Amino acid sequence: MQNSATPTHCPYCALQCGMNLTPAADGSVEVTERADFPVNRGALCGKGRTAPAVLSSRVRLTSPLVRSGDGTLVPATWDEALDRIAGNLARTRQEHGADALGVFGGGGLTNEKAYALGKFARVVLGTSQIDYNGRFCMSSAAAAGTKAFGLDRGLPFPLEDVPRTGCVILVGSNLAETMPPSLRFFSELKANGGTLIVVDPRRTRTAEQADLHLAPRPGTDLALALGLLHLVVAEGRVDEAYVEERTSGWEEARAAAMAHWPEQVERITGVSVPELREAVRLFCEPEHAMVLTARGPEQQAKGTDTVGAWINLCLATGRVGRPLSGYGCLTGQGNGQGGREHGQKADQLPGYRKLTDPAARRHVAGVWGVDPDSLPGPGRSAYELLDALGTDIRSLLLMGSNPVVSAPRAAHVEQRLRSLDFLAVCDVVLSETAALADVVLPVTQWAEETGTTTSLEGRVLLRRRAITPPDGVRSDLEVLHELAARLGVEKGFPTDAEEVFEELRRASAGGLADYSGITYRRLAQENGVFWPCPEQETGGAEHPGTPRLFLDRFPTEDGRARFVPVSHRPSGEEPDDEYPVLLTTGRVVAQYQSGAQTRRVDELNAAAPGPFVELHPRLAARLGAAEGDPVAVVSRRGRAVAPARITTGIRPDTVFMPFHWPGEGRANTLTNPALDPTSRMPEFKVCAVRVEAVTP
Ligand SMILES: Nc1nc2c(c(=O)[nH]1)N[C@H]1C(S)=C(S)[C@@H](COP(=O)(O)OP(=O)(O)OC[C@H]3O[C@@H](n4cnc5c(=O)[nH]c(N)nc54)[C@H](O)[C@@H]3O)O[C@H]1N2
Ligand SMILES: Nc1nc2c(c(=O)[nH]1)N[C@H]1C(S)=C(S)[C@@H](COP(=O)(O)OP(=O)(O)OC[C@H]3O[C@@H](n4cnc5c(=O)[nH]c(N)nc54)[C@H](O)[C@@H]3O)O[C@H]1N2
Ligand code: SF4
Ligand SMILES: [Mo]
Repeated sequence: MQNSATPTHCPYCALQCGMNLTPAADGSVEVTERADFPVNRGALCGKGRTAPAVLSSRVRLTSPLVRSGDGTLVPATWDEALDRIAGNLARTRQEHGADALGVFGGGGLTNEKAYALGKFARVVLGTSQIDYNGRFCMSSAAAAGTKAFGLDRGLPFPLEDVPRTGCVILVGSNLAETMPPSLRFFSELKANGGTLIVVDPRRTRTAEQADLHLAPRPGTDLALALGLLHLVVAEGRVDEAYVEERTSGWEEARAAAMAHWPEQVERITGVSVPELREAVRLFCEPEHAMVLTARGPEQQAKGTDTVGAWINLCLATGRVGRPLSGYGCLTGQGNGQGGREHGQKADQLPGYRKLTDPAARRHVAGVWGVDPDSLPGPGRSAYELLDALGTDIRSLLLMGSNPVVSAPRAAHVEQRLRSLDFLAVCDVVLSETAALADVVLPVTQWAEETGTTTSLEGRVLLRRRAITPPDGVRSDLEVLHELAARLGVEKGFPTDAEEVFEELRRASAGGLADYSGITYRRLAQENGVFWPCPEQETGGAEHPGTPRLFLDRFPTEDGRARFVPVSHRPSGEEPDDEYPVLLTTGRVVAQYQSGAQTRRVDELNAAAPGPFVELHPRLAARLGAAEGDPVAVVSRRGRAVAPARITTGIRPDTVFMPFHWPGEGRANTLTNPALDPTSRMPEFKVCAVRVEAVTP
């Protein structure tokens, strides 16, 4: 198609770095610097730089596959594959009812796809059983933000504000590996005289940059935040005027914090009282300060309360809704923000509306041209949905996730997937989950299609088609269109992304995440538009978008932010004699998520070839394990084996495993699906294990 450079964005994480793509004569695609995008100013990590490798038909699917009589997956025509999916979904619905149909989406899908998938589930299938992998990502921060501020947008300010604040506490974020180009903002902060505090049980590459590194036991951030708030009160550092003017609920939150004595917090967290005092001093002395959380404190069975405790600390010190200050969550997936706003979540309608709100149902049903009463109610959360496969849920359509690798208690989830009557997967590669499917549909990817994503800053961005897709693949939107038609819904599922976006604009109008003033035309001209961006009356100037939130008021009933009283509680599993060590999990820079895409890139595999168990020399010595020796990690859910990586940069009571690989070293064989009561987030970041030497 085109052979000039097309400006677009990376397919992977929520930073959504800008890049230019140029197709070369030999069919390959070159990534070049796109310096005009302010978030990365041309810088890319290795994953972004090598992303075109996954466009190659050497590693991807280019034909639909169907399960044949002998149990193998064999190529089929699109008509055969689509007919088979539609036929099975219709049969399941007839035999077991609409709620026996499940839909599972992903935070990597564009806004248009996420919107169309949610609409497809509710309008075409009539099922309530839809959720997505974002539940495993930032759902605890979303729940806490909604409780406190009445609105959840990951960052309520652009990253450009970071260098100009006075202090940032980064809680459980390893952004030096997970969003490398963003490290620049934190280096600039330090160069400007600001300080960086990192809270992580490991001395990560990010923690190495910190002025102060606090290394709590996994699962104790809630106590840590309460201990800091206790000291803020005890040292007279509360911003009384702000609390009085802009918040409610302080007395209860204060009382809860006062019950958490610093010495007691030291015992729970392992962070010393002098370190706690130093953190409070660094955070409170400057005029401006921020707290940013990521998956460390969020992926816990008390993640919502934990984030709530960090928000309370920000509110008590007058840090939210003021320039250069605030609380933010570093959302993870490419469209982790937009993916949670437009209806693929179990309880949600487009525009960040609630499925249980009658006015929201009326509005969206109006846009969809259906009876509001025909819309199902809220369904199960992601893990609960996966756990119900093969029992209540008989057939599943999955788009944009690889739960065989990424779901907690993965061996059980794999067995649930196998027990389905019917599984259909849309993917670009034959992921471990796609390999279990009855029908696999090969779809187009980022560089081959147009669509929008919303970055961790709440900035809506245009990803542009830069190359022609290979023969044999179709887009997710075409898949939904074809399936809808086969299931009797001829209209309402356009295959053109802009057409879908035009409908999304109307559906989101008046909602919290209002996109109605955003158009493809604007996105092509501007470097993204921050929501909310309502459409202005005709003739008026265009709404500029909202880079900074809460400056005047909070979108709560009384306009005030709400303190939420929270208390520390133990993790779902605490160590005992049988399982005396804590396991935590996370990421390495060269692999992305379940690895379905990045494990197909030679350069990335060379940098990060496989799983490992990071452990302290003292623990290694007890096992008699040397660097590189295989060690077994055993939890109540199963056993995983991977080479030892010995480092003093981890607490002696904790081991760490990255979760990017399937097979023997799969970290999620071990993880605990204990769920947060509000966000339904599984406890990826802490479970009890035993570590054993493996005799060859
Ligand atoms: N290279 C790479 N980059 C990615 C991704 C990827 O897979 N690979 N995925 C993207 C996505 S979807 C996401 S969600 C983000 C995630 O980005 P991050 O949240 O930065 O990633 P994680 O490695 O999961 O966790 C961060 C840190 O939490 C620490 N941690 C573990 N337990 C605890 C605890 O109890 N308390 C605290 N305070 N910290 C703890 C871990 O040691 C780890 O260093 O990254 C995005 N970027
Ligand atoms: N132990 C442990 N487990 C974790 C975490 C952890 O920290 N520890 N983190 C959790 C988090 S934060 C996340 S976000 C999840 C992510 O885990 P997954 O949901 O498994 O995410 P991905 O590996 O990105 O899977 C995306 C899939 O969609 C495919 N795909 C890419 N683009 C498209 C597209 O446009 N259309 C379609 N149909 N498919 C596409 C990819 O090839 C891939 O197979 O993992 C969670 N699991
Ligand atoms: S940091 Fe994220 S968005 Fe930027 S190049 Fe790397 S993976 Fe892509
Ligand atoms: Mo994530």
